[in-house]
Amino acid sequence: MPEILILNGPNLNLLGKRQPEIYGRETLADVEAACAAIAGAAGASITLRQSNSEAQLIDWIHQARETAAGIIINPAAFTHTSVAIYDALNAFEGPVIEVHISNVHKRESFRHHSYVSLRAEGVIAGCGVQGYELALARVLRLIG
Ligand code: CA2
Repeated sequence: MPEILILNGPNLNLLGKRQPEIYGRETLADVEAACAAIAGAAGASITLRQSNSEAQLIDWIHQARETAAGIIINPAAFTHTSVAIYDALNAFEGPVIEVHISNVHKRESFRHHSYVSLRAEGVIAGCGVQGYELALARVLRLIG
């Protein structure tokens, strides 16, 4: 059964608990439940992780080389700063889809550039937490 890794960067542990006007009221646990149901129906599984540590995210990407068929990643603020996460994703061979809950292009200009987009097969922004479900549908299609 193929596994898809869903990675979340710094502060996303607060999802659904703060700033609902930007990020909505659903939590990462809600995202995990919705994505697990979609993956299960397609004969796949998901693992959802969140860390505030760049090093931890990189270690999980390295582990995914052995365990995951695809990666969905919301790198949060590391999107705009991390060459290290970009390098780690380049060492992963499966499809990568980048997700942003908010429409980063409607926000401050420093959010308009993404290192991860240089690696990702696709980018979804501004669809709220539904973006994770859309990304999962895309990864499932790409891994066949
Ligand atoms: O829109 C997104 O998903 C972002 O990746 C979220 C990041 C931001 O730095 C990116 O530019 C766009 C911030 C994540 C913070 O998450 C929170 C969630 C709820 C309450 C407070 C922060």
